[in-house]
Amino acid sequence: MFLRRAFAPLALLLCCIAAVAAPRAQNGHVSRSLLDSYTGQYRFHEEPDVVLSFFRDGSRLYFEGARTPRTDLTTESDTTFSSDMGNTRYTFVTGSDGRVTSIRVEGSRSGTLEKISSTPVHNHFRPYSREEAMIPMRDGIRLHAIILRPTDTDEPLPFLMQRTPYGVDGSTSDSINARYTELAQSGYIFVMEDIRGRYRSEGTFVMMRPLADHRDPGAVDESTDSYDTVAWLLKHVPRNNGRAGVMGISYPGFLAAEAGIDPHPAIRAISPQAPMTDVWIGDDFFHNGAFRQTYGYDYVLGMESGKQNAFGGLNEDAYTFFLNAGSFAAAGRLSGATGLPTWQAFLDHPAYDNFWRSRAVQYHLTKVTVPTLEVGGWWDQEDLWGPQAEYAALEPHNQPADPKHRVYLVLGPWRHGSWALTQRHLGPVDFGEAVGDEYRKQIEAPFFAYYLKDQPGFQLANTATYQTGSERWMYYRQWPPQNVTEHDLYLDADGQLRFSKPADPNAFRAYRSDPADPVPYRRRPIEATYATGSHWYTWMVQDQRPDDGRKDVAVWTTPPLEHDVTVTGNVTADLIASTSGTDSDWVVKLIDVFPGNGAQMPPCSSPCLRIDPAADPYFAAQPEGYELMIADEIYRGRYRISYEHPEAIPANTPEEYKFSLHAADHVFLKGHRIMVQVQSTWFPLYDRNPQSFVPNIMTAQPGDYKPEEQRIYARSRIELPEPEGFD
Ligand code: PG9
Repeated sequence: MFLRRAFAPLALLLCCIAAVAAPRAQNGHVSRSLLDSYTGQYRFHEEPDVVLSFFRDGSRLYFEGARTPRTDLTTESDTTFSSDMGNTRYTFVTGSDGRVTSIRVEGSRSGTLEKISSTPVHNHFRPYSREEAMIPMRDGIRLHAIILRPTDTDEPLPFLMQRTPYGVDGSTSDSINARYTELAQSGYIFVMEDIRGRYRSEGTFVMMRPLADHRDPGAVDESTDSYDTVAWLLKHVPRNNGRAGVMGISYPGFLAAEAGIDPHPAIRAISPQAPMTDVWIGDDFFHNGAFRQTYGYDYVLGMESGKQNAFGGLNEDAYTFFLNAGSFAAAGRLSGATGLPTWQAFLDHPAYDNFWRSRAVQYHLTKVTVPTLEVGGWWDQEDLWGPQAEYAALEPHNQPADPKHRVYLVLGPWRHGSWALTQRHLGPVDFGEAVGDEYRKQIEAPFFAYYLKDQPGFQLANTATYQTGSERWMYYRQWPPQNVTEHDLYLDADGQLRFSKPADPNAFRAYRSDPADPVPYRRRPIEATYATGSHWYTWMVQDQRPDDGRKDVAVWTTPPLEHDVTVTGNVTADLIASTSGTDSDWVVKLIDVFPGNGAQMPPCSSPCLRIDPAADPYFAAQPEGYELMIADEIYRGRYRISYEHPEAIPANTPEEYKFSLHAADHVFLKGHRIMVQVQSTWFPLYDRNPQSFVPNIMTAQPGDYKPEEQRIYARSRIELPEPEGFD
């Protein structure tokens, strides 16, 4: 597949089909007339909104696109050329009449480019100058930044800043235009800054540095570093308009949120996008206390092995590695890496103590200091919780009458950061339109233009969601909308999902959960998180069928729906469950079961959500419908009374586990079925719960892991919010 990211946390690298550092061309061997025959516009069959133009300049062949910088190609043969230092090859294919019809793309991205015209169209990148600066902070530490400004205007412009731990050296006029296409066209002074201790900045890196006490003028944190950077920029960068915006995805999204806490007065707008907000409650490292083992392992190794990214990770199926290792402590020992502060934190702080609480952002969001645009994806595999939690914290302080203190929320059909991309697919799911482009053009760019340049055109009142199933944008005055009716969907003992109470609330379904044979969270082999070709990015839309044949996954379904069922708002699981052990995890997944297989999917009008069988051979080979996860979450049973002080579960005793599966805005269409799956392992995304209570699961011993019987009582339910009308 193409559109793969080099380093997954660097969502910004996802933006375009481009090699920013172009390889040297050696096109001398191919005649100009042959190169001319290749000239034209080509559309990616797999992503039809991505169009590249190939053309000759002198004796060399190049391509470029609306979001792709000019890239020169190296000649491999008369018909094959390469880019990315030979990692991607383009082979021109001719029809029986001798004319070029398409290009086969292979290597670090793959697909087919179909010829659509013989006239190349050049991109309209705006030229930016590039300068570097070492910016002093209040404690004397200097942070490295790249400053880019349009060279075609002298008008005073606002700053648009992104702070990041992932390195800024690659920021150039081309990369800005490719990644921030609409914003670059509009014109900002882009400032890309390495945070403390990363890349060329001085100081020490602290993962998710806690907020300092701002009454202490000497204290430093990511908020004060933003403040000091903006203060310096205003003074030292000429022709600025006195305003600054801060944006970023994921870790940079967290940094954008921090910039809005006790902000510099010139900061007039922030956009935390997929911000990690509380890594114990719901983001990268834990969910409701269950440890995200593969992510914690890979990410920390990649970040804390040195000052620069070192993502690479395991070379074997992560399922096998973590199963053979045993506990996380044992896996860490096997890795040979030592002294990684965040690995040590996992071992020392498995519960929600002050270590994690002090890093959480939501407790500090007690007012809307600056206009804030929160952005998140329905299928964000890393920070799905953060933007929803930040919005929920800020919304009570929203001041609709005062544009300077408004919070906005956008939720769409994206994985981590994919709103930055031009694509209509997410794994095998085809939304029929490039939804990220719509968001960037109609919401993100107007948001910054309004708040930083006083330009009209920003229309969002509060929340925009892309409603999946119906495939349309919805607009709400607040999220979740108030006028909803909660419908309870009961997990009856006969395996039926019912909108009516069970005849026997004490009846149950049982399964045996064995930590020695945990349920894989995605199809194996499970590659290291950010390995080339990793299926990490789209696992949340992977077909859930491999799970439901297992005996340790309990499944409930409705009959085919007789009418559409719309779910708009927060979905909650209220499980009444028991275990024969003394600790347990509970995983709940709400699933849309599509009718037919790929070949037989019923027709739908455009745009409509379709599953592309070609993109998922597993699906194409199945007789039944695709199982698309709509909402999901895990809960670690030991924390049911307190996140701080875990307690054993009394064996064989029904207990209530009520937890959020997070928000959805989805239409289960007539003819589809609603499914719920419950299981007690989700491996190796989450470490295995030994199922017998131990003080610290991170250091559990092999003998602690025990198979147990789990029962889900028929009075368990999923609370589905259905809209009554639009808010
Ligand atoms: N999800 C990444 C991350 C953010 C914050 C903490 C840990 C990991 C990221 O993509 O930046």
